[in-house]
Amino acid sequence: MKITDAKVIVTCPGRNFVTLKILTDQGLHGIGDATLNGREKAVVAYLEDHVIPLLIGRDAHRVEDIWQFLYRGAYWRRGPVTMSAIAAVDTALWDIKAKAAGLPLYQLLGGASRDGVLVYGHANGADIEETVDAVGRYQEMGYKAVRAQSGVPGVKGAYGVGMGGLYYEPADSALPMETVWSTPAYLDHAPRLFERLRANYGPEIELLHDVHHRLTPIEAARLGKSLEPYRLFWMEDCTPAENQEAFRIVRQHTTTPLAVGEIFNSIHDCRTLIEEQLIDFIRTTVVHAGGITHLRQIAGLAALYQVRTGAHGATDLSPACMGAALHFDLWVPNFGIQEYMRHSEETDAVFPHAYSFADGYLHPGETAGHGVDIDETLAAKYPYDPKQLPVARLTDGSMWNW
Ligand code: CS2
Ligand code: MG
Repeated sequence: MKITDAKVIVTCPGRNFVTLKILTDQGLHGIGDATLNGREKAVVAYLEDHVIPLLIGRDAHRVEDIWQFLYRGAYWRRGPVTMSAIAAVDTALWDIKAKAAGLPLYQLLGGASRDGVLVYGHANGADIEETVDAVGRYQEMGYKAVRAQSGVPGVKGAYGVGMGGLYYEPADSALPMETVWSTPAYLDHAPRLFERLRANYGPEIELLHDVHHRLTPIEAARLGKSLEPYRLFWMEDCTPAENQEAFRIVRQHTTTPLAVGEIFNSIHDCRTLIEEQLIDFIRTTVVHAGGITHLRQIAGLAALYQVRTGAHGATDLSPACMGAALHFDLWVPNFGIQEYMRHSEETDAVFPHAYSFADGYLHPGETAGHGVDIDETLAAKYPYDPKQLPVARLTDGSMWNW
């Protein structure tokens, strides 16, 4: 089955998405997400100028060989732009292979290991009371796990507090919005939020929290310790992970489970974290970590050390990524949880999909392939709208990690 054509589709049904569509001489096509939030056009150029010309005429069934060709053959390995582009090709090819087999993708990976994919939603509010109410709304929708974030008194634009509603979207201005960060205020506030949530909702609901890289290792250790009484499912991105050894300090001090990985793009970004059992959940995604082919390697390494998966699933990962992730999640033996932030109705209409939510679980559906397609006519109605993620500064004006 020969690849005859491939094209990149950029659309903005409320937010920007980049999608690669690969076509074959057998009439089958597949799609893959290539969205890199705030840097979309870099991946578009990488795909159009450097990848698509290499794909034409290749055998679409040779998924592994094409992955190796794009990874080794580029000489310049890794990085979010390269790995998102490779992921898009890989996802589209797995889609095609599963369609050719007439099977949902999870069957090709090894079949279902569970009945459904446990997901967590995003509850956020300007203050603790608003967040408590938001968690209640997720519970009413059937969610068994909820990530909770709240505004911090005296902090302008704390991470995770959006414009409200279900569709929290951080990339909201053409030039980066400047937010202010105060670690002392946050460290004082965060345990109060979880104390309130446990008092309100009891021990059963799974609670998660995203620190979004804001703390130093010893501060992260302190936060983990102070959250122990509230039994979090995980504390996410508690400190930047370029230096994987930094997590030794956090790990020495707390039993709060640790999750990392949404900005990783290679198995080498998490090798020490996994092999030294410094984390409990690896959050790499289909789109930013080289597709199903590479994610499978990362999950295999993690399984050796009882580290479970917890794929990133924010709204800036398109439904094509979500669909592929759900097939992966249904199969992967060491599955932990899947983030599910819910896309807007406009986005759902541009990307018709087979996956569905019921009772706290998502299921990828039984459609052949990964079950997500793109309506190109509708996509064309939403032109690209440049948007960037915010930045953060400390109260004295120093640049910090957003
Ligand atoms: C996040 C995202 O979902 C998460 O856990 O950390 O909100 C993240 O900030 C965005 O995906 C950035 O593009
Ligand atoms: Mg996160």
